[in-house]
Amino acid sequence: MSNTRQKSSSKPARPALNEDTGLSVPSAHVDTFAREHLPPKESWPVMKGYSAGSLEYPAVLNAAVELLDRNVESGSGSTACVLTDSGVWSYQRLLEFANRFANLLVSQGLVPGERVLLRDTNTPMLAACWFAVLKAGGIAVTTMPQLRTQELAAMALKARIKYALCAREYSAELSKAQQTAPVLEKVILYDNLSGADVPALLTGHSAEFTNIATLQDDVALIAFSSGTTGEPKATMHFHRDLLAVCDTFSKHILKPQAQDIFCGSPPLAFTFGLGGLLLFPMRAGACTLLLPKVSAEGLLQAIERHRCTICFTAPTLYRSMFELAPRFNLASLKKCVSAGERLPLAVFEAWHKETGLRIIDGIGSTEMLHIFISAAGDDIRPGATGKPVPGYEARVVDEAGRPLTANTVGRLVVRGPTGCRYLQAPEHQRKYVQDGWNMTGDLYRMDADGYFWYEGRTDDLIVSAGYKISAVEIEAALMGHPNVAECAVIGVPSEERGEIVKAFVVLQGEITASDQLRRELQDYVKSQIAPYKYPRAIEFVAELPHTSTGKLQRSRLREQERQKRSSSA
Ligand code: 3UK
Repeated sequence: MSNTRQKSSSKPARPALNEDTGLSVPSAHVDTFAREHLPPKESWPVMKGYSAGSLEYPAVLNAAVELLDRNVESGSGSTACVLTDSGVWSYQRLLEFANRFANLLVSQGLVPGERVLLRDTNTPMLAACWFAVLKAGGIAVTTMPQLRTQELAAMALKARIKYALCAREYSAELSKAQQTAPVLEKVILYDNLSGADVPALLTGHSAEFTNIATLQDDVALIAFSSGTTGEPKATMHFHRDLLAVCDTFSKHILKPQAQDIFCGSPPLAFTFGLGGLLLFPMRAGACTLLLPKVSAEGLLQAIERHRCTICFTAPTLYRSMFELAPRFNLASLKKCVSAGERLPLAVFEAWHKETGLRIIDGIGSTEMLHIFISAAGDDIRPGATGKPVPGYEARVVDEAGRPLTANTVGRLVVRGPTGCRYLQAPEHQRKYVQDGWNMTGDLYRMDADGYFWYEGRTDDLIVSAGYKISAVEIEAALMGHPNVAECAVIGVPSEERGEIVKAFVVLQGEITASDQLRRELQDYVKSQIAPYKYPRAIEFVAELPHTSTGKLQRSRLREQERQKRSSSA
């Protein structure tokens, strides 16, 4: 294990004890913001591995070291680690870049425990930056390149982020965010290069780095999850959590080998993508194809060209891929994972018919870090999500938390080695964690054989093409347009995307509805928040349903839509 690097810093190191192991090893974090803003221990979920073999990790643990340095130490330095359409990065090259970035961050003043915002599409440079942050004892906050100024500023403020590493092409929105979030002092821009050279930004920084000896329960990552309230919630995960997801879902369900070549679409900013396209391949000493932009055709081409063996994506993409699949040679493909939203039985069957492969469905969440219910191979029951992944326990319960009998629909709750810890959000924490169980917000039923079947959400969250979209956030964005007097947003079923965002809009007095105005409102939302959130459907209405106390009734709009569908069916 690497040594703790002694850093001189004006801030005094405040050692914190390792609460879970009880060992009196001091935390490596000099900046204690994350540790101090963990929820109080009594509001954490129960965290332990249920029947998954050993999930015990040493007290001193740096996930980056385990996933990256270990592979080089054990002789895999020259093995391919990251593939792109323009070249191959070996484990050694990724390590050297990560070390240079880590030295760069330290030279800019980063101390262990500080947060670093990352902004890029899936590229080897982003992977190197992510490892650099963890190696330097920092906390990685990876963000999606589609996010706009106000979303980035909200994150920087919430997680008190001073540093950013950003691909130059995505810098405009981030620079603007610095104005609303002055806490974001140091934005470092890098170029994604295609050649084999080391960019000028990094040449002055050594390819060797003395890793910070973080504790297994030092925060390694902050991931934002969109809730139903419109305000982003930040979940915190420890170094050990990053390994625990590899040693549960990946080890027991996916079972990758060093020869595997992973590929897929989810961004590394989404923990589905982080696990599937970075942590799992590297824990197995395998190789991952990172594609900056992914379409159905692009992914199929990539699978054929790079002979990928494992694919991670959301149901929407499997749906568009199976129609194009006959034009490609997909013989290399061995395993396909789907998550983010319900996998329709029709998509499962069509993919099976086309490729001979049974898609491994799995439900995961940002709060739980990765997948906790799933099944693979012969264990798959088509249409069901699966059974609790070894290490996790799941139940379907009633409002009072009592387990329900087989085939009764209720709330899905789960516990295991990973779980929900919101940053500075005691209200949300109390709602999400009850009696030590994580309340996922999903409606499920369990059949007599213990398989879990998805039945919908318990709240207003819209799930579209795997993206989670808050109705309140879209309403707030629309209200910013001068012609909008009032609005309400719901999700309506869509064959293609699971659900789409639909907005009901009441216009200001003199304004008349038109297709042109509809497009204008859509473009307006896209300019304010991440474009994928825009309302694909807009209906102009004279008024909206309210309760007697003036509360907007989205449920009545949903009901109206249901009736419209059934009368037109
Ligand atoms: C829904 C599913 C039915 C469900 C995620 C894998 O999606 C992920 O995280 P999010 O925080 O959303 C969580 C919510 O998404 N969902 C996810 N998977 C399924 N619904 N079937 C599924 N297979 O409502 C859940 O509560 O965005 C998925 C790994 C990591 C993740 N973060």
